[in-house]
Parts: sequence; C-alpha cells; structure tokens
Amino acid sequence: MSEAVSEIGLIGLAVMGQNLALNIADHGFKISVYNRTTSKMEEFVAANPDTPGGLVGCETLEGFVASLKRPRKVIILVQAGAATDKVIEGLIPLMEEGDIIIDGGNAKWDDTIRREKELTAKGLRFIGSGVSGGEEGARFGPSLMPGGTEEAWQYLKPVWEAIAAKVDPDTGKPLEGAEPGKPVEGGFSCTTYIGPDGAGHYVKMVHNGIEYGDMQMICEAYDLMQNVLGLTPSEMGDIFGEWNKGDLDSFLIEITADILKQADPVTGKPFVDIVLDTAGQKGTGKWTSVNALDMGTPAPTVAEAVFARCLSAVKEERVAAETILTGPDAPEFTGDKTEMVEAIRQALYCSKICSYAQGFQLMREAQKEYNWTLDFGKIAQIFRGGCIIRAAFLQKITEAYARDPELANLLLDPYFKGAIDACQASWRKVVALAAQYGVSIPTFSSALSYYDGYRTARLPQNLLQAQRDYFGAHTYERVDQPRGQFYHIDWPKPDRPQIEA
Ligand code: 2AM
Repeated sequence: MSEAVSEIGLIGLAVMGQNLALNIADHGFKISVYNRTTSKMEEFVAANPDTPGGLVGCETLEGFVASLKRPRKVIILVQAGAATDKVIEGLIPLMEEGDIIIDGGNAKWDDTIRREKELTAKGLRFIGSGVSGGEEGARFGPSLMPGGTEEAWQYLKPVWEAIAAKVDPDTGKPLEGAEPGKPVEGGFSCTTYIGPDGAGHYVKMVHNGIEYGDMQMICEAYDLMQNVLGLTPSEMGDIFGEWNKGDLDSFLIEITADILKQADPVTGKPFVDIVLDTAGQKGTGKWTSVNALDMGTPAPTVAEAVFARCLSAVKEERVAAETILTGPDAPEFTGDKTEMVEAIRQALYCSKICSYAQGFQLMREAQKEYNWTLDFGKIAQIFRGGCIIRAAFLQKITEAYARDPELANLLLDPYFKGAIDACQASWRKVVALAAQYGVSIPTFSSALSYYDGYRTARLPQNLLQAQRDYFGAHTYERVDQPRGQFYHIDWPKPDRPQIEA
C-alpha cells in the first residue's frame, strides 16, 4: 500500500482503538489501522467490511504511514507511558514536517508536555487528547479534550467534532441517536481545543479525579441508606432512579439505579451483595491528588475518594479489625426514613458541588502554573455528553462561568451558593448521623470541612504558625501589620511575656 488514501490513521486496536476507529469510519472518514500484532488488525478489518468511510488495514508501519493523506494524522491508542513513547519513536523517521501525531491515551499531562516539545523540535505537530466515555463513548460519541499544537487542531477538528458526543446547544442535554448505534448529527459537539501542550490531558485527569469523587459520594449515600436506614438494594434502586430525575440527573446516578436493581445471574441475589468490597484504580485519581498537593491547592474530596479505594483494598485487615475495634452502640433508626433519604440526597448534592469546586480550582491553578488559558464554561460543557461524569449539573457550571468568567470559586456563584444555603442543614444532619452510627463517609465529611474552612475568615492556623515559630523560628505575620512582613519571637527564654491570668 503506497497510495495515500486515508484521511486519518489509528495505531493500537485494543477495545478503545477499535471503537474509536469504527466511530471515525461511521462518520465517513476513511481510516487506516495498524496494530503491533497483525492478526488483531486483520480480524478487526474482516469483522467490519461495510463502514461508510472504510477501514484500510495495514500490516507494516511504513505502509500505514504511506496510506495517509498529508498532513498525516495518526492517532495513537496504546498503553500510556513507555508503549506510547515506543510507538512515537517508530513513527518519527517515517513522518514528514507538519504531520500530526495525536495521543488519545490516558497520558500523564507532563509526559504530553515533554512529547509536544520533542516533536515540535523535530518539525512534527502533537496533540494530546483526553478521550472519555469508555468503550460505549468511543464507539458512539466520547467527550474529547484535545490539547497541544494549536494549528494542528484545525486539521483534527472536523474529525473530532464529527465523532464526539452531541448535546443540545441551549439546554446542554445529550442528544440521543435516532436509532441505537447510528451517529447523531447536529447539536453542540463535546470537544473544544483546551490549550497548549498538556492542557487536554490535564483536564482529562481532573475529569477522572472528579469522577472518583462522584463515585465515592454515591457509595456513601448507599452505605447510609443501607446501614442506617436498613433499605434493600431494590428500594435504593428506586430512590436513585428518582434522584436521577432532579438536580442529580447524571450517568453515574442512572447506572447506580440499574446496578442496585440487578440480580446476580448465578444466585439470583441482589448483584451488589455478591460483589467483593475492594476497589481497583488505574492512577488518574492519584495523579490529580498528588498534583493538588504539589500545587498546594486544596482538593481534599478527590483525595479522600482515592484513599477510600485504598482502604477498601486492605480487605483482610478490615475483616480482622472488625472483630477487635469498636464503634458506637447505634440505636435502630426510628426517624422518618423518607425525610432522611431526602437529607442524604441533599448532602450528596452539596458534597458534589464542593468536589467540583475543588476540581475547577485545580484547573484554575494549573493554568497559572503551565501558562494555559482555560475556558471553564466550555470545559463543563464538553463534559455534558459522552463522558462518565456527564450530568445536568454541569450546565449550572457553564452558566456560572458565563455570569463571571473570573469566578474565584464555584461556591461563590449565586446558583451554587443558593443550593448550599437550601441544603446545608440536611448535609450537617447527615454527617452528624454518620458519626453517631459509625458509618465512614470520607467525601461527605471532607466536603463539609472544605466548605466550612473556605467560608471562615479566621482559621486556627494562627496557632499553627505560632507553633512553627516556636520550634523552628519559621516567623509569623501579624494581624495588626501589613501582609508580607515577618516577625519572630525568641521563644525559649523563661522570662518571655505571659498573658496575665
Ligand atoms: P498488541 O495487540 O500487539 O498487544 C493496548 O494494549 C494496545 O497497545 C494494543 O493494541 C497493543 O498491541 C498496543 N501496544 C502495547 N504496547 C505496544 C508497543 N510497545 N508498541 C506497539 N503497540 C503496543
């Protein structure tokens, strides 16, 4: 194959690669595909002979590159890290100035910054694009977060806009296909140029961190309803189904309702009851939390969601500890269960607002750190369709940034302030109830502490700074002097001034 026939090419035919390639071909783009293991490519091409655009199977990397129209656009969907570098290394000698490499994997944003720099120096153009939505999203409409060389975006844009999830431009509601599996046309496409070098992969990482928070919050609501109120999975399935009709309308609430209604195919018992309580993770939540620590930006709710998975993983220790460590003697719940369910819903909503406030703060800080100019309203909008955190709520974030693009924190927006004003009494009641009953609610309670800390003009860190000055001469600023002037007391002297009793 030496004739340049394809609009675009894709390397890496694992599940995500196959689905994305079919989505691209469905939209009329001829796409060349290559996989390290040739048999996988052959099976894939043979299984999909009639796509509108057409698949061009390539056995060699040379043939693959030669089959692409210029400037060549090559999407890489292999494992993040060393495999991605290896594939790029193989491509470099085969590509020409101006050609474009697009990494659609879950790359760490600083790897994307490095790769963009290296490829730019070689005359190639690089885009690191977040792809969210799992298999289903990749196949029928993901949320796409491209960052990198801006002029390269113009070449990728027609393809990315065609294949991304579509939402109603006014309401932000996801548009469903006329027929299942048929591409959706029209509407706002859930992709936008995010910013230079690693900006796209950074935003994808924060998306995943927020996803960790959302999932853990839902689990805490489930835990309270199960272990304090004594509700059954099926009853909770109905409740989540109801919640999905209101402020919490989202993909994750919807699938939770489905899961809680699901029977185990083997035993017929509620499916959730037979699933072992140990969660895995691939690292993007951890990256988000580590980055928050590195930048000194509070994102405690995301971090708690990561730690909750870590705690879940030490199953054997927890099983042993349950026989040794005691909790409160919680009485049977005798209050109004319907009222408490509503309080839990409100606590979940408030916690979610705080978690998103933290995620958007993180992006705000990162844009200073990395010299990006991020459009937070647009980012919330492209999360509306295709991705795992898609939710009606994101429209409120878009609206908040439309009201004030410089908004310091989502909590300060009138809509979110109003929501928390209306719901915080319930939120506090739920957090107190969990403490009384000994139910672990790391995200609900950390979000509340974040909220209370953020709205407190004078925190107790006056005492902390005094401690630092005492043992380490770290100095302190004074309330009665301008900021930026530092003082120190010569502490250890026995005759230091004492407060009169
Ligand atoms: P494979 O089918 O030959 O294993 C996800 O693992 C995808 O990344 C697969 O398509 C896999 O190809 C590909 N992949 C993993 N490591 C690779 C490498 N070093 N070079 C090329 N492709 C690789």
